[in-house]
Amino acid sequence: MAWGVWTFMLCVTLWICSATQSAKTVYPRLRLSHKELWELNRTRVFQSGEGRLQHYSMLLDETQERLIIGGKDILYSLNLERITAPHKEIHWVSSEEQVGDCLMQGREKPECANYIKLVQHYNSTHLLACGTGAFNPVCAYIRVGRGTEEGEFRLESDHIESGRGRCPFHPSSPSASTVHRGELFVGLYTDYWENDAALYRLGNRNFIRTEVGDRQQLSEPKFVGSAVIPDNDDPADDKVYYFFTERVANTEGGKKAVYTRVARVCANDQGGQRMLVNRWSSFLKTRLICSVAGSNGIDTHFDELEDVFVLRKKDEKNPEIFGLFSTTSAVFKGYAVCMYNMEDIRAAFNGPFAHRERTDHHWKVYDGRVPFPRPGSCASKINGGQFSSSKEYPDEVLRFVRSHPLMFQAVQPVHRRPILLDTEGGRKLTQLAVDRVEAEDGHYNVLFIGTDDSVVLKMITIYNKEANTVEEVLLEELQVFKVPVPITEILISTKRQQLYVGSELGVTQIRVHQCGLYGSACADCCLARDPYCAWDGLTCSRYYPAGLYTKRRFRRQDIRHGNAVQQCNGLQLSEERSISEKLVYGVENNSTLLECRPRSLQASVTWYIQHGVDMEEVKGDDRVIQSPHGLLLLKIAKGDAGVYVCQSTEHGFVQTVVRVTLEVLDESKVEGLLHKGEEGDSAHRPPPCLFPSLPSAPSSSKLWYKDFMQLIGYNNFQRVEQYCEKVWCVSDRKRKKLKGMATKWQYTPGAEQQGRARAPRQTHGQ
Ligand SMILES: *[C@@H]1O[C@H](CO)[C@@H](O)[C@H](O)[C@H]1NC(C)=O
Ligand SMILES: *[C@@H]1O[C@H](CO)[C@@H](O)[C@H](O)[C@H]1NC(C)=O
Ligand SMILES: *[C@@H]1O[C@H](CO)[C@@H](O)[C@H](O)[C@H]1NC(C)=O
Ligand SMILES: CC(=O)N[C@H]1CO[C@H](CO)[C@@H](O)[C@@H]1O
Repeated sequence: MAWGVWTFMLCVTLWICSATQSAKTVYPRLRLSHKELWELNRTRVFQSGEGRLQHYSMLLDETQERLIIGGKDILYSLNLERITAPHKEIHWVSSEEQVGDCLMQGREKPECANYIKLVQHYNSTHLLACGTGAFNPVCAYIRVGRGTEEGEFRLESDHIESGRGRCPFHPSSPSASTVHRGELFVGLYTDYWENDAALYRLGNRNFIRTEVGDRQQLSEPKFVGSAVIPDNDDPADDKVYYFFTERVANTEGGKKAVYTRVARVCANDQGGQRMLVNRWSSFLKTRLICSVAGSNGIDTHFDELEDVFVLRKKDEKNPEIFGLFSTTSAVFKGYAVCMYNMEDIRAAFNGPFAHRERTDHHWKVYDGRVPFPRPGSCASKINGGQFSSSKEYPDEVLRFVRSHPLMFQAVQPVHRRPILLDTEGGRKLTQLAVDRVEAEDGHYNVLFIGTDDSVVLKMITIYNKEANTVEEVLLEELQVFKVPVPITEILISTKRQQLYVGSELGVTQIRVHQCGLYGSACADCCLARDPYCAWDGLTCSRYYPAGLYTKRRFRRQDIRHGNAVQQCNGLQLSEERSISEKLVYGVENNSTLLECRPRSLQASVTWYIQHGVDMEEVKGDDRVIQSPHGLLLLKIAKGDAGVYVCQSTEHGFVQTVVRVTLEVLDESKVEGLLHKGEEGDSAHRPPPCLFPSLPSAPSSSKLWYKDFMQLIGYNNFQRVEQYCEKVWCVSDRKRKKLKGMATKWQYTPGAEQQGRARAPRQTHGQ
């Protein structure tokens, strides 16, 4: 709810209204609690032992159909299809001696364990795993076999290697790694005191790293992600990209600012021969911008990278890069997602170098001569095939790259603005995963965003070129853990249409769509605007791109506009929808709630009262209040009785959600009964069937089930039961009891006049 309010406040404080996002959905279309997800059979939760998943690593292995998790002293191999199925585990603990040393160094007991921070595919038979080893990093290979059927999962324990330069010492130290052709590329702090930040390559060849203590290359980095991305078809040009934040000194002096960086190196870098020995000869970096333009010319920057997702496409050379950012501004807390094209990233690296005379000077374009081969380029055909290795590069090139690691141009996001903006200020956004989904009217990037309170938001964003605005469509809000906990990982298996979401409580598996939940009518499905779903002529089901299924003729989907009127014209508009009918009793001079909750939280609701064939809109006043749960009637009068119709409107599409008949009961009768209820003899009380706890109803105003039966006469028994079920929360167990009572019930003539009914009391409670 506060989303809109906060956008407004942000506007006021920062004057950025003119250029901010346009449409904004305050509510998700569907909000599902953990319990609901569970009941819908959409989720499974893998719970590890106590404290096993405090700091961990996760690896998706789609070919062998498993999810590898590195935890504290343990590695799990879970079944991708059902993560709750029997799993395999490897216990990998630090020796007593190591733990002893760790404690001697003054570390806390929980830190002195082997936290598996890195798990990577190594070759066709082995994974590489590295752990903190109680502040003495270790690496080992894990035999996983080739086929899925083998299901091997074994630590090669006689080949434990030192993990220095591959795994940090500290369990919570940030690191980012990737394996390419049997070599590990990793960004991490390599030492016990976390002074030496480096980008490392370790493998079959000589090791290569960034210069020790060179703050031009890395300045207090926080590593977030890395990926190998080919430049062209020549593998010699493959580059490794790192995404991280840095703290950089402001030219104006004062506090250091945080910037997000993308850096890259050649995968085949051999370092120099005489200088830059075992150092990158291709390291370059630049700034990633994610900002909102303000009407006063001052941009609001989101500079703190929280997570990065590389969305691979068929064209391996051009994945889309998504960054989740937060602001470090003191004015407000906000989040943004920006998307980057490789084209723009490459353009920045191929553009001018940045240069400054002294550290207290401003950065300028380097306008001197740039040596050949261009600093930062790989030893490949691109340089005319003159160099077979960076070791052959002229000293001049190495000197230049050493002194000019920064590019002048920053990388701007696609559309030069965020695709998503969250200035709500409430929850923190922690993780991001993206799926590219083909729909009837184009491709959509479905974003899955994890929060610090167990929620995964499923969204799409639609860019309107003419208006230069972005519409954010919040499709689903899924509470994936039972209690609020920060989400620390989201992996997506497109093949399986599953998300694997991690927190310190465990790992949850959740299907990325459940089209049936939107409703079975064409309109419900179209209004949902979920690119995974389409109306197939019968129901809302998984959308498959053209060519796969023959039922296409009936298929309806409109992600861009959600225009149900156009899509579903003449199709199942009202005829097949069974409108829910309800009966509600109200007591005169008291309040009652006519419930109406459209499936979609984005729909607006209008109430009508029916007069014969005419419908008159209910005008709210101080007695009749529209609430998110329905129509609240305070101080009901006899004249309020009637048929109320609740209609929802969404994207111009109107439908009736529920029709409620309100009957008004005489207050004096109810009053008399109330006092009787207070007299006690609680042992003989029938099951409580209480008034819903409305803010206006005093908690003492409890009416017992049997008393109500009296009010409306015994022959009306079915209706009372209905009422109790619908309006008062009667559990399944109680409902069974009530059913039992109904069958034992005997009509006692005269009981109505007596104002007492002993019968139900006696048949129940024994
Ligand atoms: C729950 O979903 C799984 C597939 O994810 C299916 O195999 C299973 O039969 C479902 N169970 C129920 C009770 O619907
Ligand atoms: C994979 O790497 C491990 C560890 O170095 C090695 O023992 C194994 O033979 C390798 N497998 C293949 C197929 O190269
Ligand atoms: C309802 O309350 C009003 C005063 O607020 C009173 O005058 C009226 O008699 C009450 N109605 C009944 C049926 O008790
Ligand atoms: C039957 C019932 O709930 N009656 C309540 C109506 O409201 C008054 C106060 O507004 C209560 O005192 C009654 O118990």
